[in-house]
Amino acid sequence: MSSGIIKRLTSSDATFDAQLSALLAWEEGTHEQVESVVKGVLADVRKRGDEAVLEYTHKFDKLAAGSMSQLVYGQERLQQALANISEQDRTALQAAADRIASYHKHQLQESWRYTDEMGNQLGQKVTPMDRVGVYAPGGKAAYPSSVLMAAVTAKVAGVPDVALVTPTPAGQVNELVLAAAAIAGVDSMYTIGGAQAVAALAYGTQTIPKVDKIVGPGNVYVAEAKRAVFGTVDIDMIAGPSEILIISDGTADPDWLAMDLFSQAEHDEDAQAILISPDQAHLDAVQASIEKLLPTLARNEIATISLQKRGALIAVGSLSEAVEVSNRIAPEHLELAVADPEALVDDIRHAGAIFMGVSTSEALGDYCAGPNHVLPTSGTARFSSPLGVYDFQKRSSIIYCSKNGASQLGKVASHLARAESLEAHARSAEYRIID
Ligand code: HSO
Ligand code: ZN
Repeated sequence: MSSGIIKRLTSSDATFDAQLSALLAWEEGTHEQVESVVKGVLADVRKRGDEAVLEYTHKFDKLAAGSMSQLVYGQERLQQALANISEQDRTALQAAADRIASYHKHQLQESWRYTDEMGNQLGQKVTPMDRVGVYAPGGKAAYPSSVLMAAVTAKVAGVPDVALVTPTPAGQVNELVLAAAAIAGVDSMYTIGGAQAVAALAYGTQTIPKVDKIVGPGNVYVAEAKRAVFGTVDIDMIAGPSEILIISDGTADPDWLAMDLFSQAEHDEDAQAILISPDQAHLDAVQASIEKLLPTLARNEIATISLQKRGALIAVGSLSEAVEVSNRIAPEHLELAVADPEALVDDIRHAGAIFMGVSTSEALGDYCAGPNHVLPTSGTARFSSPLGVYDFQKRSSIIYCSKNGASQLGKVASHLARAESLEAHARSAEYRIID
């Protein structure tokens, strides 16, 4: 078949490795310029607080507010949005929130203790963070579902104070985002965005208390600002463009798979959608479905650019080779569109979320299956995990020494302390030796 909208690759090609690397390469571009703008904004907000936030909100979001109080949305405003959206929207948001909460309750970590043979007690105490900030993009990419994913999870973790920031470009407010915030139990909301919002959360201003962690995706300025404030506060991750990888054995309807690829491609021009199959005729059929269905999408321009730039249909020799290629890619979303997904899943080593079988489209996971849709992108699933309850909890070690335990451990500690030439350590331990 002619190579149309989407590239065709074959794993037996001598140049396949190079072609795959080129396909996966991802550069944020304009890095230096973004870095210097963000640096300036962070320093300014740190110094001048609210006043700087107001100025940048005017400049970048075209929103002229006379005072910060205009950018603070109280509980009443959130509840009003919840009451005013349609019944169907409210029911769907609530259903998604309930399922996200149920799933994440399984992630709650318990504190634990054990007693050793000397009578010492050792353990770990799990504590939620005091205050976290959720960043939700505004404008076209304002996703109420992302507000639920972050805020519901933080609440399940036990975070008492969840702040939401979201820009409202030119004053354009997304009522569903507000309603999602109400359902999730967001405690405070500010209509600010960009690096200035990240700075306000990280350093605090006269109006906005400082948070301990900032989560949620944003544009390159937000990503850069998060990178820069990491250490002052914790962050979840630096999100790249979203990706889907489908491994297909040919059992699913090609139209379904084309639409699954589009569901990622329509997010943005840099999103990546790849399908791998050992069945050439099936790859031809998926390509035909892509060409047939793409023009029917409202966002077909974005999806087309994404598929042309970063999409691919890859022919492999077998399903196990498909798994190998998938492990190299370490995709954010992996659909196992095969008759027997259980036969493959054990060999999948790196993926943000694994969608098992042909009924399980990524879209279901994006909204309401329960697991988080904030996932590691750009191959970072090799070393990181979906956003979860554990992102909002931390652990303290608990150490209790009995008199006997302190005496016995004192001998070990004093020996090691003297070997490190740390006299006070040694004597502190020796005081507690009783025999
Ligand atoms: N697929 C996106 C999440 C999303 N989809 C939000 C729809 N709304 C990144 O995982
Ligand atoms: Zn999505």
